[in-house]
Amino acid sequence: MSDPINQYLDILPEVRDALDKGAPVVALESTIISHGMPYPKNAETAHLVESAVRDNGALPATIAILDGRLKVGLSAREIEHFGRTGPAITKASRRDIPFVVARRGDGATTVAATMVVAAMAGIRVMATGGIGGVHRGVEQTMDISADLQELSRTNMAVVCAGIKSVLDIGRTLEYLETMGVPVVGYRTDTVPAFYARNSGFPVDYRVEESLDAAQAMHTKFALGIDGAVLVTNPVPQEHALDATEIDGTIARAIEEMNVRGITGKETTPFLLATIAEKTGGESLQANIELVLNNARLAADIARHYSQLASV
Ligand code: PSU
Ligand code: MN
Repeated sequence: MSDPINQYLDILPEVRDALDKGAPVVALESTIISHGMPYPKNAETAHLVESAVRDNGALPATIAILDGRLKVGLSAREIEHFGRTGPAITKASRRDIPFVVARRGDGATTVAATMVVAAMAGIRVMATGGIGGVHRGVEQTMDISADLQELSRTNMAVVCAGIKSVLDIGRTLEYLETMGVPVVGYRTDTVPAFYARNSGFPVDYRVEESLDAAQAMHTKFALGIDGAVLVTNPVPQEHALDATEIDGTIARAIEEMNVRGITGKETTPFLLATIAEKTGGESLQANIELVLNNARLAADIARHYSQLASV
């Protein structure tokens, strides 16, 4: 009998080959392509991120839903499609997956949905820019990203550049603690704040080497403690933005969002675009650089993890 999940999955042959051999694979999300950056930078970045993973000894698998198929690994042409079509593609989180599949539609997968699909394929490491979290004003809106729930249940190392200050960083960390998700700092004592290197909030555990992160995740899974390890990796110094300045810009973008009445899943894409506009593209460049940096670290972790898992 065929695997009931696999009948929905299309795994790129080279990725399947790597997974069969226990070789390192890094999953990449596609919401960042369709909703996180403007065309053509989004598609260009997606290719650069894939190359960064390859150059560091792992295979990239960009994840998306295409014509109702769960894609693990996209061709260059398919990446171009997600970049060019942009926000017209459904932003798909966990709740959306069955509907996009049943309607044979296209979906750009968030961190949560990427984790769901990557786990189906047996991938244990993913890289992204920033995760979703608890939004500022949560007392009124209850807006908490499904990414946080997913981190609590799906076994994976998720490498990100910390938590963007469009979110309520303190509450996001409290939520992660409650859900049992360890927040690891790669060569940092404080949780990075995406564009800025330091949010002022301490990480749970600092690691110096990618091997240390791989060992922690390997031990977690071996113990049967489900859920992700969140590895936070500060944006490279030379591309970091000034924390105070970017916080001011973010505050103005949030005001504009509230005036326009933008809510729900539209908030993050709106804020990213507005911030990029207000910083004259500087934030977009920082965003690109931090994603590349995360892809390299994720590949390193995946390499170490595949060795640990093979013994
Ligand atoms: N943060 C970014 N860029 C992004 C996102 C977050 O800097 O593109 C995307 C990710 O795909 C993340 C999603 O998983 O937004 C979270 O959306 P929501 O808050 O609607 O769950
Ligand atoms: Mn939300």
